Amino acid sequence: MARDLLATDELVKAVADLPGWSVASDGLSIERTFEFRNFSEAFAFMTRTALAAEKMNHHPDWSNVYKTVKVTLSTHDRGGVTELDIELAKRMNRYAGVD
Ligand code: H2B
Repeated sequence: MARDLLATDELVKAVADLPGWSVASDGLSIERTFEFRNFSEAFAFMTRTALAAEKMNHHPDWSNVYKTVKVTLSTHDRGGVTELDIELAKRMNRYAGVD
């Protein structure tokens, strides 16, 4: 089910299909830094992501400085990465215009 932790091989495979994303050094989350042209584009991306996250009831850990958005995704309830994180990462790539 969506909230089952991914096994290491599943995680490695899933991230290989996610341009720009990598597995954190502890293996418990995935991460990516998005770079936009300006603050307005960064914030538009965050707004779209926030609406999707609310619908999914699955939320990013992130920070924003000017046009840079740093994102870490994990399923807190499970203490690691599940399909929900992979799905949210895919959507974020789509919203950022990278696929
Ligand atoms: N987001 C993330 N990233 N991980 C979670 O485990 C999580 C969440 N749990 N959003 C949800 C909300 C949970 O707290 C509520 C009660 O369903």
